[in-house]
Amino acid sequence: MPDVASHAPVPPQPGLRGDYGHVAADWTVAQDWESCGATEHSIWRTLYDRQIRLVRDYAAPEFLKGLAALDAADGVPRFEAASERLRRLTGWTLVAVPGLIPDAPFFAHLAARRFPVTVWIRRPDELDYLVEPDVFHDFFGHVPLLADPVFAGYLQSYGEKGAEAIAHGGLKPLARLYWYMVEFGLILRDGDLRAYGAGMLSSAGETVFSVEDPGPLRVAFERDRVMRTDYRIDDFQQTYFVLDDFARLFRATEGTFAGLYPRLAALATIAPGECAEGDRIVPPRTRRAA
Ligand code: HBI
Ligand code: FE
Repeated sequence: MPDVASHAPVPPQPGLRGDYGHVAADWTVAQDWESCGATEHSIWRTLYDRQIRLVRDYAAPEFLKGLAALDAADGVPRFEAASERLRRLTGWTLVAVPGLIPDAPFFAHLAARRFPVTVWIRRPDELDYLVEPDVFHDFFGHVPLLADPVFAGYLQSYGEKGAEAIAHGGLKPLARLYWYMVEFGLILRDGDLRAYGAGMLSSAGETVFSVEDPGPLRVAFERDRVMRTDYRIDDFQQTYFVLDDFARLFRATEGTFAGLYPRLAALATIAPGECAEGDRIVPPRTRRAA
């Protein structure tokens, strides 16, 4: 997703879709759930019903468990109700935002176990693709894993890295870690390839493509390899990284990254879809015998 200007609060974002005219100092707004009408709830149910049929067979069990706990099938969810459930499970709560917000406040929210969720939902003609994250991408894609204690710990730890990255010119490599491991991550579960990233699980096409298509490169997770790999925001990914468990991701964000950024800057960036020395390739899921 496009990196919005970071650091000092910037005026409402021209070109971004949401209403930034009423944001608080931390870039949050009121959800105003009552303003969601029949049209919005119907778009939500259309998206939810399409994805729920897919995620059963393609998503990580931890995602499915979190989604079930949220009970969000009927329409655009009330963020406060979801926060109550999450708070009891992992201490996370949701905050409503008009859309993408600058990196610094975004990281600060994650570091405080607050997940920013966009308040608006896409139009009917955008069911298959939209540029900026909407409430379905943010809530259906990201929120279920906030109920998993290990992933919830990783995401807070990731947020805590934000200020250090801004101070050490590491925004780009840190953003890649988010992109590949929060938006488009794959995980092996009993040898079966499963999707857990929000970007794929909120997209019908990419949920299947990321697990089964022979085209993209699938590489076993290795932190520095991820942080050197560029990404595209306007099409399916050409490289995916595969975890064997979420604890591995949590361990990868322990300790300071201050010394890591100059080391990464001295290495060549790896293009999407490009193989690199030391890659351990993971095969796509082959259609299991019926
Ligand atoms: N803002 N609301 C919102 N949601 C995001 O996922 C988001 C953001 N701002 C910046 C951002 N993501 C990325 O640049 C992260 O890598 C920081
Ligand atoms: Fe996202």
